[in-house]
Amino acid sequence: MEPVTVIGTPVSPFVRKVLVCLDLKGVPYKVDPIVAFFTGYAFEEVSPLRLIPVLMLGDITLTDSSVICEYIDEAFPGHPLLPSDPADRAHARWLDEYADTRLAAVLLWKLFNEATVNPSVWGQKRDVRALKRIVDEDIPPLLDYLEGQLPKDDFLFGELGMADISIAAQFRNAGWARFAPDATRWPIVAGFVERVLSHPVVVARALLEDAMMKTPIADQRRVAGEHGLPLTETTFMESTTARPGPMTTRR
Ligand SMILES: N[C@@H](CCC(=O)N[C@@H](CS)C(=O)NCC(=O)O)C(=O)O
Repeated sequence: MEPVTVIGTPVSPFVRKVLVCLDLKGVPYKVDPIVAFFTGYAFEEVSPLRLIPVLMLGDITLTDSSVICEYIDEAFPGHPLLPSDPADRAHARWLDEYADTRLAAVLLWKLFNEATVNPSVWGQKRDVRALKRIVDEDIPPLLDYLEGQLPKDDFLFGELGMADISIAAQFRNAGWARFAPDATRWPIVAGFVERVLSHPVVVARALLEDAMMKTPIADQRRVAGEHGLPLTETTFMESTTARPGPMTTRR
């Protein structure tokens, strides 16, 4: 089978979602492990919003992790990424959307950005009071909602699927900002996140992701290769100076 090309660092929750879905399907891939801020104008030709991930296969170029994962589900046989019942499929898409918008707005663009991206990419001082406010005020309503949505045991629709991965992927990034849901207050959310992040296909990615988190931008491609990530021959990374894109929310 011809490998698909995935553009984007495995540290991104949206790239993680795509790579886990490809692994579940057994589809081979090559990765250009870039951070979108360090790309040039050539990247805009494949990603109009200058966002990762991008998936390329033959003359197909797709952006947006949900669009990509639904394509993977329809184009490749094997492990289903969405349930088959129409109502369940719609529900899975809603939870995926909730993760990619609302959870990401707080866990990624507020918490993870404040704790890691703002200091390392944009050279800003970490705002400890802002971090406390995010944890004390912004995150709890999200966890209250998820506590009523997620299953107590097992995954959302039987086998591990796109919606499970989308939700847990955001918590993986929150973990790098030293946040985990309090299991005494939100036992269902805490158990669910732990269950998805302990799935062998997800665990298999963890060492590489942790290594990338500790590596300066200029060395990330080399380190990804050393950790066994199959790399593309060329890269869209053009600079070590960050440049915001049209969707960049914090800088
Ligand atoms: N809804 C998009 C979100 C993708 C996204 O926000 N990716 C981030 C990386 S985690 C990015 O490329 N950010 C660059 C920027 O904000 O300019 C998806 O699901 O693929």
